[in-house]
Amino acid sequence: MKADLIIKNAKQLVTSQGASRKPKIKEELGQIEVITDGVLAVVGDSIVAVGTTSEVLQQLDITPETKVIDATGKVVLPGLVDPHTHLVFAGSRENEWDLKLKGVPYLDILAQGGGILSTVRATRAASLEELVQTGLKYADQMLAQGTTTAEAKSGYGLTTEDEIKTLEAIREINQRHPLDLVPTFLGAHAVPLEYKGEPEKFVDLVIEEMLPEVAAKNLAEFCDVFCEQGVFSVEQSRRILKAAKEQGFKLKIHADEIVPLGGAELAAELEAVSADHLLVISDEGIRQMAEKQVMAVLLPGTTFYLREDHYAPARKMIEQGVPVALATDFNPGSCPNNSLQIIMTIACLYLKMTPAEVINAMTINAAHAIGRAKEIGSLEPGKKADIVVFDAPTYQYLPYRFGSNLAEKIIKNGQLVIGGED
Ligand code: IZC
Ligand code: ZN
Repeated sequence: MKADLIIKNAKQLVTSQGASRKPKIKEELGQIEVITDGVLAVVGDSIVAVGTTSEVLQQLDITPETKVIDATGKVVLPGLVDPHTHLVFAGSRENEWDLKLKGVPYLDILAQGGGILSTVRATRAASLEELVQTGLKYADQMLAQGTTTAEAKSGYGLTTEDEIKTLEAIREINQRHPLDLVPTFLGAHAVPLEYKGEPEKFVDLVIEEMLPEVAAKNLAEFCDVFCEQGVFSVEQSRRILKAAKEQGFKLKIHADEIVPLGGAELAAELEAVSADHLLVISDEGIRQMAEKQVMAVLLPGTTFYLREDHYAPARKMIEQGVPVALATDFNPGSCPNNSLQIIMTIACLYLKMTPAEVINAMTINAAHAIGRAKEIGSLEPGKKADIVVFDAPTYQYLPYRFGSNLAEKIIKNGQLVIGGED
């Protein structure tokens, strides 16, 4: 068999295979498929063979054009998938650290017109090209740390024009950058100041003007709502998400992060693809998400950064059969981190997930959370060749060694896009 690219002698080739139809749940989440002394072959943008170097290498036709990567002593993983980011925004919010460090809560800063609303002011003032440029810079950082596909939300425009501008920036970044982006419309991220005291009117605007325009321009696959006390109620979230579903969007929801409102139950009722955060999810919410197989996208980097006193009940969700994925939540306020490698450590230490569970939750299960599990998320013949070679002897080393970027070579769509110098 002819190959364009071969990775050979991998100390551990972690395939995350066998779950392209349904996410891994319960004990399966902790099962990871590791080939020792692994080899992987790529033709064009697809994986064509995976196995042990001794068995598979002899079946491969290596020509002078074949790119051969020797992964002796290294771990090879599917490209990481980040299923929850607020990638496109202008400015930053380090000026809020004084308040934050004095203990002023996140929702109080927002209620005072700061927080998300401060990023909204900066994003409205930015041009499309400025948003593209900052987004490309963040995309570079993510790719360099091993993320090859990410979801990206709008939500800092909050006018029809500025939400469209943001979604166009996401489309543009997706076209210009190797990182693949899956776009989500989050027009209901906050009630903008011009609608203060009239949230229902803003909800009408989202439903009657923004959603149809985003749908007509085909700018988003998912619709999301920030369902939270003082932001959007369960009833308002239901109205928006129902309308979005009728217009063909798949659904996500920021649910039960700070105040337990019942966002998880709403996600189950509407058969959302995912409910995200879930620090204060109820037992009934867990039961209903497991029953409907709504993915829980957990964002422990945010819990860490907000200094919340407890994390999402990951162990309980896993035991009860909720499919779990992990993401960064990269955004300028509650989690200005876009490295999934750091999330690996936080997820092990504070969600008490094992390294194997964490890797499945950032590869195949994360691909399910954005509707891409047929194409990405595991190393199997037929899947897209999105691969990371880590400078690590075992996969457990990844969460253990936090703070350094261990991603050494990144292959995206069959192309060696980072680490090809030698
Ligand atoms: O900019 O604070 N939680 N949305 C919901 C965010 C955090 C992003 C932000
Ligand atoms: Zn978020």
